[in-house]
Amino acid sequence: MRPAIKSRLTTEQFAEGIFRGDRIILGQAITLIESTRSDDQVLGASLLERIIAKTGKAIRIGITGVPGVGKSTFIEAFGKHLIKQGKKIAVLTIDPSSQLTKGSILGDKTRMEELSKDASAFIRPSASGSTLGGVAHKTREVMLLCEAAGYDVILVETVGVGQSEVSVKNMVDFFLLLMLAGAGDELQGIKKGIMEMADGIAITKADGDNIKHATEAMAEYQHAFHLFAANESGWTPRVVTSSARTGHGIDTVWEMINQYHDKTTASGFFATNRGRQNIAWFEEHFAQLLKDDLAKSLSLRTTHDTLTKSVGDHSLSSRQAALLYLEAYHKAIRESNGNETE
Ligand SMILES: Nc1nc2c(ncn2[C@@H]2O[C@H](COP(=O)(O)OP(=O)(O)OP(=O)(O)O)[C@@H](O)[C@H]2O)c(=O)[nH]1
Ligand SMILES: [Mg+2]
Repeated sequence: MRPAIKSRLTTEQFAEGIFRGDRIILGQAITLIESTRSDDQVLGASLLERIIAKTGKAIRIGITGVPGVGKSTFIEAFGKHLIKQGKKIAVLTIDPSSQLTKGSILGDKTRMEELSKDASAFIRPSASGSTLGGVAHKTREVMLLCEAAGYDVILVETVGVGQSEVSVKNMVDFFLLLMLAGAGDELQGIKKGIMEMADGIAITKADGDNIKHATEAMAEYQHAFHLFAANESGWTPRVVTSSARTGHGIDTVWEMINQYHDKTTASGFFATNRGRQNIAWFEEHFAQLLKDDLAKSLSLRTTHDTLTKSVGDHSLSSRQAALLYLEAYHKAIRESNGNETE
């Protein structure tokens, strides 16, 4: 858990600082949002409410790929390219394992050396948390704070080895998959599902001896995309080659994302997709609040434990247990009128 913020600002002071683009206040606001203390959560919620009208203007890009594919190095090169175009960029990561290993954060500090020193870039490592859902939820709110602070492009990086891609896909406009040429798909742990989520692929490290392989891989993946059913966005994912080392293809990736933005904005998909994402997050927030609320009641916790045990030893069906739990919940609400919650 992070330490409590010493000199506490008011919602208004936080908001003003964020709107001015004050990086220190933005950093403190993120710490506030990530805090698990209940008073911080109340202040955090009021801050989000205060800034919400200033959010949504950025383009949100998710970047994924297996460890070592070159995500951090790509983001350094891509970020610098965007800054040259006059953009302010925020780089966030989703890595539920980072608090265990700390490795990726350390690596990113060195690989994004120039970007981390640039006044137009804001880099924030993954929030800590015990569940992916919790980490993703915080990252999304951090994204909103960055938008309110005037960042035009939000890059959300995640390592492509598990469920975190789905979380990132659900919070971004464009999902970029980085892939290596020459490594078999099995080796890269890439499932068809991940490719189906991608709006674009960049074959990384297309430099030196690797150019030929990268170009071949590009053709293969482009072909694979044509075999997929047309997706709802009306956009056919594109495949490009890129090298963070030589700078090749970095501008093409940005052009591709702009094309996507223009096309889906014109068709209405861009706005529809964001609306859907908001609805999904509303449902998730509510499910979480409900869960937290249930956990506050001692009698419900006891009922939950008893039911769990019975379901575990097959003496009660899962469905019946769920119904009994719901009944206990209704009863607790009737009886307590709020008194029973600790
Ligand atoms: N030749 C070449 N090497 C590259 C390029 N981009 C990255 N690399 C090298 O590939 C290695 C991995 O790059 P990273 O950027 O750390 O990869 P990553 O995907 O962020 O890795 P994790 O954070 O561990 O998931 C490093 O040794 C880089 O120097 C490139 O464009 N060309
Ligand atoms: Mg990395």
